[in-house]
Amino acid sequence: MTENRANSTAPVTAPQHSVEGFVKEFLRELHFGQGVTLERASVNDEYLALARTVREYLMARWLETVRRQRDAQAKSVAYLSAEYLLGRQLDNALIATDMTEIVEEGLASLGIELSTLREQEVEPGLGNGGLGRLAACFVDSLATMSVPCIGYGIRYEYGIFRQTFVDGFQVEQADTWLTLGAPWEFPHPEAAVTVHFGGSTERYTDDDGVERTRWVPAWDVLGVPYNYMVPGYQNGRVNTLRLWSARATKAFDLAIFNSGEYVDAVRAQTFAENISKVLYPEDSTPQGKELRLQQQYFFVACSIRDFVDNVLPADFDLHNLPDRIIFQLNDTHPVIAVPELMRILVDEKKWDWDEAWAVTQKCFAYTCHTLLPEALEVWPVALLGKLLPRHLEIIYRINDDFLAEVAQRYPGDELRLRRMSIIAEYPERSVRMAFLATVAGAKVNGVAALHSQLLRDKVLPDFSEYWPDKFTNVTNGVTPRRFVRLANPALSELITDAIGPGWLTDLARLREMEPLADDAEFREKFRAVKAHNKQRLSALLQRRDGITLPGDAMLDVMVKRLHEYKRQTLKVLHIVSLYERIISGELDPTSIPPRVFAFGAKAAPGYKMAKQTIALINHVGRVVNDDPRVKGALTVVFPPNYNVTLAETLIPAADLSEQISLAGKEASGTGNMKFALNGALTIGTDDGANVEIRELVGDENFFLFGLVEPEVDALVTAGYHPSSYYEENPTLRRAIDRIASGAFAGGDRTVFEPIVSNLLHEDRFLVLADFQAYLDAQDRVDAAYRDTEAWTRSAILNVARSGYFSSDRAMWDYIDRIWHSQPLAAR
Ligand code: CBF
Repeated sequence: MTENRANSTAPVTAPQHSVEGFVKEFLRELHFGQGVTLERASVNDEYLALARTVREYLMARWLETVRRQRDAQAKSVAYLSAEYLLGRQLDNALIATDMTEIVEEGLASLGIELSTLREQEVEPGLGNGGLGRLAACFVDSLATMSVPCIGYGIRYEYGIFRQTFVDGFQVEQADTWLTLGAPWEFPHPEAAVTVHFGGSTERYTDDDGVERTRWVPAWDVLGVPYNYMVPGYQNGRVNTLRLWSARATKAFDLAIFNSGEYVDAVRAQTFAENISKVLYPEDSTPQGKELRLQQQYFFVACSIRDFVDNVLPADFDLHNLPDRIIFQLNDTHPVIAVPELMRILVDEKKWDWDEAWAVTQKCFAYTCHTLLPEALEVWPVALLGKLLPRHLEIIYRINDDFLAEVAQRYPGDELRLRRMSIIAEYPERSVRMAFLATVAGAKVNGVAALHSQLLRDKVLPDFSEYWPDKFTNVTNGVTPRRFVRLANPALSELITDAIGPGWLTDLARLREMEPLADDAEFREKFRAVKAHNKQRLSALLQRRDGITLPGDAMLDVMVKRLHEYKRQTLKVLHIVSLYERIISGELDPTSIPPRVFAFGAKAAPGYKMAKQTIALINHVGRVVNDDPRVKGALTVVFPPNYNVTLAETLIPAADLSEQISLAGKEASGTGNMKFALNGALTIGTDDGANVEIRELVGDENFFLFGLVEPEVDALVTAGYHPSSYYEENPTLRRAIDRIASGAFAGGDRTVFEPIVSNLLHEDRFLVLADFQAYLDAQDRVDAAYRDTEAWTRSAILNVARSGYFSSDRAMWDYIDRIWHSQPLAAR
């Protein structure tokens, strides 16, 4: 950069913060950006022009934030996450800039409705569920707290699939989220980074006579950064999310072009671009595919290179790296970053091994998000060695050094060495990525109190004994900007009227609402908000899916990925049992409050049992909804393609939140927090963050049921026989028999036979063991719901006592316990 350029940094200013200023800018974007006049503009033209106008209001803040972070030389958080489930951007940008009213008025003056343009936005579904959404909440909070952070990830061309139902069965369609334009991204092909793969390693003697190793890769790809703004809430800050897209390198192309093989060259490009083509649509199950490992290495290699070469000053001494960065590993997906940093320091910078290891160990921290052993990633050494031969050697060396230390502390304890080895020998020689992350990370955390305890005691017990201080907990959180302010404007207004402004960035202040739970007038207003949100949901479902919701019913919601451990089957058994008891005359439908059972869930495309369960819910729904004997009492709805956008309307309308995983299986859950914050009462097991929700909102405002984790353990150890529950409980037997009879499949007994057999003979997640306790808890729900005033009181207390679940608080905990970074000073 020349002196002149450096000295002439003209300040970038935002357009005028007024209706006129906005309209002028919007029309300019429409004309010069989209190339259309207002008369001829399509809704998409208008949406794109609006998005670009709004981002202009953020631009000065963004450039200024980047400049100030560079100048301050502050420690940054590099959040490494293979997933970001962002949700729509427009509204979030509008509230961040406090522009909603101006834009509404400005557009109205041109005859355009903001709500129409809002609907035009396709949300970037670059994540599967909780983990990706958590990453999005965290970057939002860090921006709002003025903490320097870069979120690094992958710009998948196709995000999580679009779910449709054909005859009640899930059918996946490609998520073409980029087709109509992507106004929120800033591509920088000129800043592309080269990433190598394959080949072999060789030994050589460097100029100083030192024996060294170098990687001789076989092929490479380019990583093109796409920047996204992450606006802080009304604080003048905008952080950066940098997602990488894969392209073929010139060298790759040219070699093939020169050989005259045009078609091969094009194929080579496709091969390279495949790396960022599609998000793996799995959740809580590892994929173990070569392309997945390519994705993981691709994005972390780009990100480390970017941070070292572009974010840090050119003359930066990497020995001080831990003062400037902490790479937070969001689950095991980015863990290959550890040997990558070692490779850079040892092979490229020519440091001693010990020197490099000392720095590396201070630069990483690892968050584990699971308790399912099968969800902990392992990579076969054959695959890792083929794709990243140098990294495998580095992992072996890390392991050798580590095991030598362990052997010193526990002489002769061969079994312990085998248990703790980063390399597993059975059933296949492979690298245990969670172990690598634990050995390398300065800290390891779980995502809820119970999860962190089980992580220490059950998942990584040898490691927590070895390094007790390395392990900590940070309970998850969710951003109140999106999940209260945007999702629930009516409740937000009520809260602001009650306790004044400021709570959106200091959510603990919701406590000030507690006394209002005893105020009849406030309760009335609170109910009006819920009723309004139900109408809003009803209108949306009608428009979106042609689903009609009955007028006045309890809204009982279970939305989350479809997985056996989350136990959607338990919910289905509850519905079938109610249905069966009503039609057999045992239960008077007018004796229970009318209920709408709402589901939202995507199943991994290869997960047969999960897909069957979706079909079962839909088939039960069809029969129940068509049966006049239960009309008005029971309604089942299952809108397809549950995503962040639908969640924002569904959650605020809910009365009851279903969090019914088997105790000890759900790491945390974050939907549970969103529901409580929006005034739904939880029916839940003692699992994940439910435990903390219950502690905070109070036992009397939470419907607890089911086995606790030690009981689950004891039952499984003693030998669990699900069929005995079937035999001993007539209500359960009748519900299962009804499914088995083909009553929900037009008389065909084979359709849901796998679910029935699985429940009776395996039932890995103890659905039958918890069935009766669940039904009893549902009876308590019915009784509580009948007392409208008491229910509303509990709902208000749920909101008032859930401020702890802000992702801002989670970020402060990460800062205190793990990162030790600082927010940027106000000016
Ligand atoms: O920590 C965020 C969430 O991550 C998961 O979704 C995951 O993918 N491992 C867990 O299943 C959730 O419990 C957790 O809340």
